[in-house]
Amino acid sequence: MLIKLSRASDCKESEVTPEPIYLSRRSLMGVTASALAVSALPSWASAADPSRYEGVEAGSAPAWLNDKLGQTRWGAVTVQGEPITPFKDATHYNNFYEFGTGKGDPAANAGSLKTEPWSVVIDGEVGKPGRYALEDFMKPYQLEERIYRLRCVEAWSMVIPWIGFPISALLKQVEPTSKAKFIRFETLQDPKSMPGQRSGFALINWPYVEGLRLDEAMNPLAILGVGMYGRELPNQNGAPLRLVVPWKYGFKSVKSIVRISLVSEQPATTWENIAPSEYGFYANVNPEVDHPRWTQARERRLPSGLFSPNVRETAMFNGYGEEVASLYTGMDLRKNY
Ligand SMILES: Nc1nc2c(c(=O)[nH]1)N[C@H]1C(S)=C(S)[C@@H](COP(=O)(O)O)O[C@H]1N2
Ligand SMILES: [Mo]
Repeated sequence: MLIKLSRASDCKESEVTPEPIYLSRRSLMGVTASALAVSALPSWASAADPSRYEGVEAGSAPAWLNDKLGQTRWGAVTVQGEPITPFKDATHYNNFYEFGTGKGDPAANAGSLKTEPWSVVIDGEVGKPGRYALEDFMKPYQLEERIYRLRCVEAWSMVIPWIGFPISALLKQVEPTSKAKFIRFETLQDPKSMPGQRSGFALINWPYVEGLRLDEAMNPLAILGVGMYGRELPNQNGAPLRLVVPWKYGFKSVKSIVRISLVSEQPATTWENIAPSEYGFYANVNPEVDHPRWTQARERRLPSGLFSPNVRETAMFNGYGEEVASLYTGMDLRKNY
């Protein structure tokens, strides 16, 4: 996969041989707990920026996934001059309504999600439809670390080091037909493990669905995430497979994906269905188009507290305009919000 170099999301290949978190943990069996905590830092990361992976908890991924993560191309895309959000914030301040609507609910409740075994269905307008075990689904792709800003429509933001692969690589494999114009993603529906889906008050018509225009999905920045902070995805962040589209509001980045469909019509998506005047299909980060109930000109960068709210200006396309603005040439972004 060729990624175009550009200033806004500076590309930097790491020369350092990576030693991800799970490896250090594995080789430390029998060593004291405090030594373990220190060594949970991947050594390559501490060489580059010691603060980067501080406080990261080691995961418990299956061996095949750890092996795959170990082959990641580290630091493929980075954010310059903005610190990475602490692991604790990225994993304890979440939106994942399947596990509750409170920011702490996903961390508290997502332990019930069973991510192994996991399978993904590819269907619709493709030459090669099928149902794949996640391991086989991921096998063809080189994983890359992508450090991206994440901007929620609720006006908070983070900087997260994802691990994933470009959707364009997947599309090459499954061969969309000439009728394919959009790509639709569906989250797991399983009320037994997802308490939010059992709630009588849920405003979402499950399963959670999101979608992209095909050319948006082909953009090199659009990835399917399988890990973060040098390890597998924690359940609350959308394990074992989620979308990451950094120039769009966070709600586009659908979690725990079980089905990917190539379709000819623009799919009906979850938040657009709930409140079409507030949440559009495109949902591109745009400081000039306010949400009907609040401004989108600014954002709170986490960690953010009462006495240090850490407010910053929101950038057009979340700072990824150089890469994505051409997708929207000639479109009125006030109408297509
Ligand atoms: N299935 C599903 N995916 C989802 C959501 C959700 O409620 N359900 N919330 C979205 C929203 S609003 C945001 S901001 C991001 C948050 O991702 P994070 O918790 O990993 O930061 O996930 C998105 N993906
Ligand atoms: Mo969000």
